Amino acid sequence: MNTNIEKSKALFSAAKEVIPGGVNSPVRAFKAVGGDPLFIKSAKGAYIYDADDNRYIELINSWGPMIIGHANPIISDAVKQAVEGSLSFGAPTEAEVHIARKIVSMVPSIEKVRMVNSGTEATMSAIRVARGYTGRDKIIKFEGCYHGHGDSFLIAAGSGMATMGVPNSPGVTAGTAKDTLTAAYNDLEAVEKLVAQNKGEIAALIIEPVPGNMGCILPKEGYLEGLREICTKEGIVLIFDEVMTGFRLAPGGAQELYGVTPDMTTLGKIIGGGMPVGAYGGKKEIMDHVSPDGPVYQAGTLSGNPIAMASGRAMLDYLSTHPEVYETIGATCERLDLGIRAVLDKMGLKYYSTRLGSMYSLFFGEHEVVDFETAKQCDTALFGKYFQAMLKRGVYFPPSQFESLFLSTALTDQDVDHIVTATEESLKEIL
Ligand code: HOZ
Repeated sequence: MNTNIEKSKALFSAAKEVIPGGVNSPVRAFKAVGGDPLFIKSAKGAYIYDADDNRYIELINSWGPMIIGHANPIISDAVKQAVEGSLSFGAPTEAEVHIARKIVSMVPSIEKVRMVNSGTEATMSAIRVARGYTGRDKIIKFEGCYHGHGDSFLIAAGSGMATMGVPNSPGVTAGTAKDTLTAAYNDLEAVEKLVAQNKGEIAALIIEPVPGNMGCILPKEGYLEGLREICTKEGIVLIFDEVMTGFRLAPGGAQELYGVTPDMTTLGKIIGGGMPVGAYGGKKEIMDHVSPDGPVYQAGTLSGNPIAMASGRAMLDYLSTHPEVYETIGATCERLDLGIRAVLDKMGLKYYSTRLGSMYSLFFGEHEVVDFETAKQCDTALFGKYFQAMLKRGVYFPPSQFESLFLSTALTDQDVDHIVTATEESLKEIL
């Protein structure tokens, strides 16, 4: 049992003195599940180790990037080699051409791509380009979808925003907020209504095709196709935010899996192999509006950073030549889902689980979870207790009901069996 977390506790106290909430990203503070956050010392393969040397099976994987496990030499060796050649140039490199070509070959919607430093930067830039391209101001986003912390997106947002009790962030001006229209996920009619009410004014519709920031939620049949049709008809730029799903659900992301091609795509997480990288891309016609080819300005000293490119390049080279990764990791996720479901069924507990490829969520409650409203109706208090009981048993779930699990190829069947056994023990303890 991992019960001694004294060093983590001490570090958290010290951190709170000098860092807001003691963390550099809100979800990490464990506010949604209670207790003190773990301070992490290292990770290898499927395991992460805290400051007190407790070992946990990793189900977060840095919120997605570590799809082939922590400290995988495929990535680490590429990074070590790149470090020898200096950490930053602020000038173009061969690696950027390689990674751009790779992205264009893997992601169906991308003909040209610009590298940035995070998913947030990618989404902020993408809507600027969509606005510049269409000459329109408004955007549509979906309740519970999270596109990073850019002002325009902090309206009815998921992820950490979903647990803070404030639907919209103070600091976002009324002027910015009025240009963001929101609809419920999986509700095509709501989008049709918004479009009709704002005819000719909507620049872009941005969506996580498979949301992972209100837990993992699956699109209803025909939903993504329906959005595609509306956008084509109304001249709205359809942006798939594939920061989480890109290179995870398939080499070409959710758009490849569902066969729906957006006009633009935003990427992050796996694209950097664990380094801070984001990217946005799309049709040439749209991307040619980006400076210096076009008038829409976007720049960055560290964009295309050589270490980040080396890491991302190694990751994408690996994934594009090892398609079996997706089958293996999907089978592991299925084993996990079926194992947990068998335990819950045996105990007569009401739940709803969602799974696609290596993304997974477990919701405690009676009903189907198809959008933010239904996700919020789940028993988040029970989830918090389950999270804590699992942590003691060496299993590290995301510390919020409103975050998806992300599995890695390093997770073994034995690890999965441990998670299933721990689930049974945990629920017996807390119910
Ligand atoms: N926004 C991330 C999850 N959706 C959390 C990032 C972090 O805390 O590292």
